Amino acid sequence: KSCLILALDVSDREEALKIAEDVSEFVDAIKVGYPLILATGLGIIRELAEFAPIIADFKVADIPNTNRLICEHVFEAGTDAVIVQGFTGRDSLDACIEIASEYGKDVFVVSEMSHPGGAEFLQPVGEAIARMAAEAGAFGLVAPATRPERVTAIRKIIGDKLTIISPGVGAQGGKASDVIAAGADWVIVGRAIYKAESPREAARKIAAEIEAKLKGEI
Ligand code: BMP
Repeated sequence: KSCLILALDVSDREEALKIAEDVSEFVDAIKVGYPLILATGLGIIRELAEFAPIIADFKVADIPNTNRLICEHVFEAGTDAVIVQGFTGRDSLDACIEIASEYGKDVFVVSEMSHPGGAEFLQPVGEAIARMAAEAGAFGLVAPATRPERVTAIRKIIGDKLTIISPGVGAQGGKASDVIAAGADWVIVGRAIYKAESPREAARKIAAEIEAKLKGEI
């Protein structure tokens, strides 16, 4: 276990497959989202699944019925987990969890977001969303590596019940070892890996930094 998830936000199929293969030794999962899926189609999910479990980052945020329909397509496409927004409320989240459990798959809920704007409206409700996600039986939360103190605050609320995955490392300024120390289970890294001269080396370095932190070496 490397505690590292690759955010594969490239738009080219060949490039995506090459990076996935190159870094597969150092990542536990690959997160795919609109940039890659809209550019290449849903079929890329099964191709990438050869290399790692796939988390579909569609930030599902609709009424329960529409969420249900979206999640069915997402899981039919071969993904292992879906990321949904929490601000749409408990019934919308329940709909996603209901479909995920039919497929034996997982739901991650965004509690608050890592960019500066994420502190404007979402941060004040982040803890309430985290609590709701725990009560609803979500598998995990998405919480910001750019604000490790928020990860710690959310971890306090949910205890060990949920898995925290944390984006914002590298290009957005967060540091992998800091957010792991703050209580995240996995860090999500995109540009710092897929835009690196050697994505494989970049992934290896981040995985090594996390391992050193977990072993108490740094
Ligand atoms: P990067 O490491 O290139 O900044 O990419 C981060 C990834 O995580 C992107 O796919 C982005 O959409 C996603 N993400 C984020 O950065 N912050 C959040 O709060 C939630 C996200 O899903």
